[in-house]
This record gives sequence, C-alpha cells and structure tokens, in this order.
Amino acid sequence: MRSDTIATIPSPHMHPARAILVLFIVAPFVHACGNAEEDCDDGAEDDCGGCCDVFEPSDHACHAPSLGNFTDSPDTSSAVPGLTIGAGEGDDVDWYSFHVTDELDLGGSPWITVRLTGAAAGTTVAGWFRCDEGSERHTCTVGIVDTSEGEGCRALDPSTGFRLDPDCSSTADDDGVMLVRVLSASSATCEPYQLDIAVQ
Ligand SMILES: [Ca+2]
Ligand SMILES: [Ca+2]
Ligand SMILES: [Ca+2]
Repeated sequence: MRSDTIATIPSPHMHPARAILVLFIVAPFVHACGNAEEDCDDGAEDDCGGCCDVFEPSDHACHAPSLGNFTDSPDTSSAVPGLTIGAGEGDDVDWYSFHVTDELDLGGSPWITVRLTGAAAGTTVAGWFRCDEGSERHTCTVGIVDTSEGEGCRALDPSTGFRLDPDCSSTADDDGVMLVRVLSASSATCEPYQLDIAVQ
C-alpha cells in the first residue's frame, strides 16, 4: 500500500465526507496477470540482484505491487522516487499495478499518463488496462499501441511516457486495473528512476 504517495485535489463542490473517502481509501484488489493465460500460481520472483528497490520482488505481473486507487475526479497523481532497474541476477523487470475509478465529471473517461523521471536512455515503460466490466478498446494518445500483454500502450521515450485513455465496452464506467512494466536498457548497470502516474 502506498496511499501516502498519492496526492489528491478534492473538488470544492465535493461533499466533505466523500472527499475524505477519496483521500484515504486505497482499494485492495487481486493482482492480475498481464496475460490472462499466464499461470499465477508461481512464487514471487526476485531477479533484482544487487539492484533491489523497496518494491521487489516485482518481476512478474502476477506479483505486481499495488500503488492504490486513482480517480479522474478529483485528478490524482503519484510520484514514486528511489526505484532502480537493471543489473539483476536474471532479467530484471519491474511491474506495478494500480486501480483507476472513472468518477462522474465533465471530462468523461479517465486519461492515464505514466512516465519515468531520471531514467537511463533506452529504459522502456509500457502499460495495459483491464476493464472491471466490458471489453477493452483503449486509445494511446501518447505512445504507441502494445498488445503484447493485453490492450495497452508503450512509451517511445521514458520521460515523455504514454497516455492511455481507457474505454470499456457495454458500460459507462471505465474502471479497471492498470498494469505497468518497466524494462531496463541494460542488464549490466543499475539505473535509478522515478515512476510518475497521473489520472485526470
Ligand atoms: Ca526494481
Ligand atoms: Ca524487478
Ligand atoms: Ca470520469
């Protein structure tokens, strides 16, 4: 749980009790695999070697650490500093997950932006969104489509990141789970990065 890293901006029109709910409730949810056919019965892998950060082991989508719940009204964001990637015993991979709740607002569907600050050139960040209801038909407004782990987007540059605008069929609520994967540019060096998430 990383509720302490989430900064929310309650709407001035929001009922106080609801604002408190938004600020402090971080909905737990079952970790989902990026690929529905993957076997989730394995144990958490640790391939970070001498380059481990506080979220390890995080090398598999099934064991992606949860960063909590984000809403598009009020807009929510989180900056997670002090992360590292690379120089693992195997192929170091960092997975993260968070839930997105599509609240009632004039902006409609959530815009989910994920980028890296201070990452080495060549580090890649991608994400896949699984709807709580309905099937996925998302848009990559920033970055390019990546269907390797589901319906998602991949950043062309880590500092620019990607923006995924989820759209879940047969429901007006584009709620769901976002899985994010960070891959190292090199397995020979340990590189720092900060993970930045914004939902609006
Ligand atoms: Ca790591
Ligand atoms: Ca890792
Ligand atoms: Ca909304």
